Amino acid sequence: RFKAVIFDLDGVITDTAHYHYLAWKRLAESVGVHFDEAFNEHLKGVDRMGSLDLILGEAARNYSAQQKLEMADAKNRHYQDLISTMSEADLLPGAVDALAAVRAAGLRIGLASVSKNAFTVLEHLGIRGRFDYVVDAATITHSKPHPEIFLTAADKLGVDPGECLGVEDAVAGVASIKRAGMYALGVGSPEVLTQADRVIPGLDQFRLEDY
Ligand code: B16
Ligand code: MG
Repeated sequence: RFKAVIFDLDGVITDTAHYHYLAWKRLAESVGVHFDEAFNEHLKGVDRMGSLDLILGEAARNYSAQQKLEMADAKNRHYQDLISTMSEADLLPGAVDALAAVRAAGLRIGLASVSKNAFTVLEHLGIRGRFDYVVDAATITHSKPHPEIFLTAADKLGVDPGECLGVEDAVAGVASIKRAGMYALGVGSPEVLTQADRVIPGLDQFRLEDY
């Protein structure tokens, strides 16, 4: 019943969330703001400047727009250092098999990541060619949970949102899929991803015929 599957990248296909965490932690410490793994959960699927505002919280008003851009740039340079050694070994279990299963079923495949580093990560993982369309995050105005990124992917793939299955690990990402009018497959825990239509622990449990 689906004509396309649209995947999130970070946390679904590979675990870059940890690299984002390390890079944000160093930035937060440099400005004396507390930051831990639990807070990092709230940043999943949130774009770079949005993440910085969440981390700074009340302290945000102490910085000019220019200073905040410099902080985001510093975080991004550190993040790019961390991902520079990524390889096919960083693919999460079941990711390639899931992509192959969707392809074998004759469905279109999209990628909806708000990360401006998504193309780089796909190249390192060696899976760029497996996607029919990869949304360029630089063209997206609204971060998840806004539906824009998933609606853009469906439009470019030439399918109706109602014919799409979206795959996400983040609360904001599942909300984005639902607001786009798609079926949401959550990757993670059902207690966290309460809005998802179905939740699996990882792509190694992906069974297209079950949804
Ligand atoms: P960048 P996704 C998101 O990617 C991450 O989950 C989020 O933590 C990050 O801040 C965001 O990308 C922006 O990344 O700084 O590389 O542009 O989950 O939508 O694949
Ligand atoms: Mg994600």
